[in-house]
Amino acid sequence: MKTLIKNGTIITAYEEFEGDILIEEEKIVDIGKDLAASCVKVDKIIDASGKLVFPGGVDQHTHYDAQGTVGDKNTAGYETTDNAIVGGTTTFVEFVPQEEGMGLIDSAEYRKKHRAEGKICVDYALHALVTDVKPAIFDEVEKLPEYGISTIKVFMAYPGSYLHADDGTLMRILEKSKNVGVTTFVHAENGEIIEFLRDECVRSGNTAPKYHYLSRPPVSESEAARRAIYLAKAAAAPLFIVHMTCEEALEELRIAKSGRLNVYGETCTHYLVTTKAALDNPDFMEAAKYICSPALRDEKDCEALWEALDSGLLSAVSSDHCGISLKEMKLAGKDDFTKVPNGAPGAGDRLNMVWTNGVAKGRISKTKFVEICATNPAKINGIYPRKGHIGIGSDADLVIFDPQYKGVVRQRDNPNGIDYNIFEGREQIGRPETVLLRGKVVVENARFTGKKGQGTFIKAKPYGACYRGL
Ligand code: DUC
Ligand code: ZN
Ligand code: ZN
Ligand code: ZN
Repeated sequence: MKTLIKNGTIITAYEEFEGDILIEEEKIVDIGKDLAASCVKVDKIIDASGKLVFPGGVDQHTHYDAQGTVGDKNTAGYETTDNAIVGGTTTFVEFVPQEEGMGLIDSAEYRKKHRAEGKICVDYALHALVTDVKPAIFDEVEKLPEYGISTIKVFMAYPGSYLHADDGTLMRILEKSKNVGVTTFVHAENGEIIEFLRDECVRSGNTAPKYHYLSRPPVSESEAARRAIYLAKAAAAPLFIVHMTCEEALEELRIAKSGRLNVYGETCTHYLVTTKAALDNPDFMEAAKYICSPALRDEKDCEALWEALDSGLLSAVSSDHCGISLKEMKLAGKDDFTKVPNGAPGAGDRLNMVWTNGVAKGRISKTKFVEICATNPAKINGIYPRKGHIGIGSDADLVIFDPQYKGVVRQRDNPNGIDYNIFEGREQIGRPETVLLRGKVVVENARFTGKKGQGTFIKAKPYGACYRGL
């Protein structure tokens, strides 16, 4: 089967040009001008005149089907990932919380077989996620690459819980990871500061959602970011800081980079386009939709994050997708922010929100958009250039994007499998019109036309970009 995409404006992380893309089975086999003229026979022609063609998005931070953080057991499952592919994301790097009583590797194998397979609509790689700190996991770290896993995340937050990694634990993970080219990701928040402030809030009867951000101030994030950076320096290991949100933490990243340390970071869609004002809503459940960790910040932080993406200080935008329904949240606690599971959905809106508020508003270029939404995440996670790139030999994961589209984000247009969308009603400029996954059209006219279960596990290679630089 040969497919030709002709007359599109091709955008990669490096350049923008008019051209055609020839696909044979699952791969891109040729890129150039007027391939139609030289092509003997193709089975399908897609006319992309007036459209942009970029690599399918790579979302390196998602939590489907049980997230693994304290209190967050039930997140929407992989059958809801059609939402992400309609939004132009064709690959995830999913976090694998440890299954009850299992180690890192068994949990990953279990996840593939019993949670993702037959349901997942995007291709996916996996991150190990330490949610049960026991000595046995340290030996497992060095075996991860044999199973196609090249990244591991630990939580510096949530002290007193089974998932909290203290400094000694983090040092050992950094050290073991470095031995085999695994990259350590950290959730950098100082849980002791947060617990102290939370207890104070609860004692004073302050349980409204705004106390979520008041008890998780920027300093709780920047202190942990700095400490993680120092620990990585001590272990001479690379480090990746997930979901960075504020100026103070960015400053720590800037210092680390100016000291030539291999430290990188991402932010998430909601930190770029939403502020803590969403938590001031007097309707508890409305505000509770925005309870995520770290907390939402101020307008000035959103601006600082955009600038950090543009300058290369930050390397990627992820969704941190957690599909926790309102029903689930209500069961957990209707009037106390400390009982609400932390996390927000957003995999389906990541590209649209970054395009609308980034490219369309002149904050970042089109090539930067591809770099932070697809190429860098693929490089960081050891799946580049198979994923995140338009090149000969790469998987034909492609988005044909209509930059002229103007609309509004509506849950009903691209349902995410739960009962709300945190971007509902937001302006949307441009949208993925057609999406191909490994050469097959799976989205047409912005509607899912693929099959549930079409996604496949992608083995990641060790020594990702955090070892060599981006
Ligand atoms: N960390 C995440 O990465 N996602 C949601 C909640 C959390 O603590
Ligand atoms: Zn986290
Ligand atoms: Zn997360
Ligand atoms: Zn700029």
